[in-house]
Order: sequence, then C-alpha cells, then structure tokens
Amino acid sequence: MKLLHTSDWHLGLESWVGSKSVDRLEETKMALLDLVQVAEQEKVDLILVTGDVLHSRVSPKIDALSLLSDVLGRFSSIAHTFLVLGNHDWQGLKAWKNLPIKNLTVVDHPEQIDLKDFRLFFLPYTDPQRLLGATEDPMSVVGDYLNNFLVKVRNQIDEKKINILSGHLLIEGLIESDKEIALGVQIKKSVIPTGLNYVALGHIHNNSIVQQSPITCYAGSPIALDFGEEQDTKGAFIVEFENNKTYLHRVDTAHKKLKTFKMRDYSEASLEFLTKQLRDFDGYARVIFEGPASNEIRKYLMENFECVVKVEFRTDGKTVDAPSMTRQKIDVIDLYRAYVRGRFGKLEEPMVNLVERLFKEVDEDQTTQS
Ligand SMILES: [Mn+2]
Repeated sequence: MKLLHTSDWHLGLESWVGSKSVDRLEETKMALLDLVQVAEQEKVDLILVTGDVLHSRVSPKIDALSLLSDVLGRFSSIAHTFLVLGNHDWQGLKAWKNLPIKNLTVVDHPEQIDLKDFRLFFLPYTDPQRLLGATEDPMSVVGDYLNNFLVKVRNQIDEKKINILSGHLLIEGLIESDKEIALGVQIKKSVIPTGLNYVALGHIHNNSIVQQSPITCYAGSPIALDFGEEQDTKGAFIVEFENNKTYLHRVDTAHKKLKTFKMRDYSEASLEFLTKQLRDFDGYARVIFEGPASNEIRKYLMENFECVVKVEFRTDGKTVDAPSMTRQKIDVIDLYRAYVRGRFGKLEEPMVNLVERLFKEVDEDQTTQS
C-alpha cells in the first residue's frame, strides 16, 4: 500500500504586498500538477492533504478556490483523498463536506475512519478561541484535549491494519522563539503513540522528518512562501507500507528560489558586485543593507531588477524603515488601554485580552507563517 502526503499549499497567497506584490498561484499550480502526476505514476492508494490549502481564512480568492477544487478533483480521481483543515483554511470549506464527491473527504473535527487496509486518525487544527469560547487558559484546555485524543488513538490502534495519524498541529521545539508569534498549541513528540505506522503532519512549511518512531513527517509547502523559508526543502512524501515496515520517499517540487543578499554597505563597489549577482539570479531576491535607509538605492534595485521584491536597511541588526507587525500590534493595544483609561477611568483586562486576540486573528490571516 502506498500514499501521497502533501500539505500547506496556501493558495491565494500574494507575497510582498506593499513592496512588490507577487501572485504565487501559478507557481503553486505547477508544483501541484507535478504532484498529481507523481500520484498517478506511483498508483497511490490514498492521498493525505494536511491542511492550510488556502491562505486566507476570511475571504479566499475565486482563483484560489477554483484551483483548489480542480486539484482535489484530480487527486480524488486517482485515490481516496482526505483534506484535513488547518488554521489558515477558510471555514467555508466545511460546507464542502455536504457535496457527495466520490473519494473526497473533508475532515473538520477529530475522527477515526477505516478505509481498505488503513485505520486513519484525523486531527484538524484546533482553534483555542473558536472551539472552546473564553476560558481562563484556553491553551492548556486545548493541550489536554489533544493529549486525550492521542490517548484514544493509542487504544484504537489495530495491529492488523496500517495505522496513520494525520493532523494539522505544531510539535514542540521545532520553531525558534523569534518566529513564534501566536502559533497556538504545541504537543510533545513523546505523546504520539509509537504503534502508529505513519504520522502525516501539516503546519510547518519545511519538508521534514520529525522523528523515526513512529515515523512522523511534515510534508511542508510545495513552494517557498517567504524569505524565512530560504533553506527549506520543498516537496511532498510518498509513503510505502510493506510487511509492517514503512518506507519514505521524498518528492521534490519545482519552485522559485528565494534568496537574501546581505550587503555591508551601498558603496559603488558593493553595488557593482550586487548587480552582477542579481543579473544571474532567477528567483525572488531580498536585499538587506547595513546602513541608513536610502530611497534612491531602493528605487534603483526595485525598478531595474525584476527579481528584487524587497529592499531593507538595518543598523545594529535592526530594520530601520519597516516596523514589524508585532511592534505595531503592541502599539495599538497600548493605545486602546490609554483610550479606555481616559474614557472610563478603569481598565477591564478581559476586554483588553479580547481586543488583543482579535488583532492576533487579523494578523494570522496576513502572515505567511505556517
Ligand atoms: Mn498552519
């Protein structure tokens, strides 16, 4: 038996808005059509798509939805296809459950499904805010909820079958602290039942193997979505099961390279060197200079090199001219506090927390992170 595991397509993503907007749909389409071909050639028995197929949770573009339905249609004509919803996924996808499409199952809540030789356990993204309402510590409630589900999985493992857990979640310790902005609940590697034959995960964009027992993998996104992913491997996994053994094959997907060019200054010599490199580069480039911001330099690079999508200036390692999302958000919350104090005299923390949460939600929709 064989399966294809793919994830985090983020269809509808428009990158580098406000600097040089690039619609990434065509690039992702090519990568996904490659995967359709692989699924066909390998004659897979099952296809697992582990979430974040759309980029915008609130208002996905028609083009993105139409490519999504096209690709899912192609996949489900090859083998039974499961779509496990992620944190970016548009809630409207839940309505697709009602369409009687042969070989396509949309999974929006934890469940167990038996299919052919497979016993499948599904764990879509659990939103601490949406599912549980306001509690004192939603994170720990969801943590318990996930751990309880995994205990159930352990008890339901059937040794005569191929047991697979398929989810959209974050394993603890995989993201460096500076990248961690409201990424939600994490689980420990150790709570994943060892009796499983494969664990198919979505959320992290790097095609990676998390652990060997049980074999746990993030399929990652088919293309490099942002500069934080320059070093990532992009692709999917073909997973083969034979005589109680699991074999993993990595499938690479063709995609544009993303590269950051770090320059110490913008002297003539530096610019000449940079120009040569940019001329030969056929991906998306970000240029970072050490030094004060210069609009002239930015304009020159952005207008003369199609590949340049972002120009930044830093002094002492800090970006000078582009305030980060986090800083903006904190400012707004501070302003809100000041406003409430001035207007009503006292501050109700739960209300501030709610406002902060709403901002996070808006943020989450805009960020390319996982
Ligand atoms: Mn995600």
